[in-house]
Amino acid sequence: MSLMTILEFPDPRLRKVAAPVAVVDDSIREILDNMIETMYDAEGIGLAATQVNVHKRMLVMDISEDHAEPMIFVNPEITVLDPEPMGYEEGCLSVPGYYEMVTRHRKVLIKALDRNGDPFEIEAEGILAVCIQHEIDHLDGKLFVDYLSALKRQRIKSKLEKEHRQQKSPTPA
Ligand code: GNR
Ligand code: NI
Repeated sequence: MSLMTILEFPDPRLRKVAAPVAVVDDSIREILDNMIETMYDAEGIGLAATQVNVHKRMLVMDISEDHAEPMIFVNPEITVLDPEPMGYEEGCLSVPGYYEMVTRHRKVLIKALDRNGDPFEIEAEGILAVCIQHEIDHLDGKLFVDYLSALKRQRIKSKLEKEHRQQKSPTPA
């Protein structure tokens, strides 16, 4: 297994819309395993393929305390079961260091394929519902900062761009 590099806002590759996975084969399973390892290494509760520059509709999640319950969703589709707005302080591995309140649907039904390509469904509420909506947004080229005011988004963009410039330039003597 190997770690993958996580793209950071405002990288334009985070804006690509991912294509459906045609067949869940060994090469797809290998990417999913590397995504799980990368998610754990980065201490995230979810990771969408878009974030590691793979533009296929798949994502991984683990909302357990101890990295005990990795979940895989290939070609996920969401139906809203309860559109009641639910606010949650969201963060994103592609927007490191920033947390802001975002409103999502309270309860959703997720239909997806598992690591064997078999279909399954789950009802999601709470953090699971928040996370799956956040991850599916990534597959559609959307980020949580898109729900913030233009001013807040611009501030975050400028600060991350500055950090990226500093990471690129050699350390001053
Ligand atoms: O690790 C993550 N935490 C989180 C917290 C609140 C709402 C959504 C998330 S997902 C995020 C990992 C990530 O960036 N997934 O795309
Ligand atoms: Ni994210």
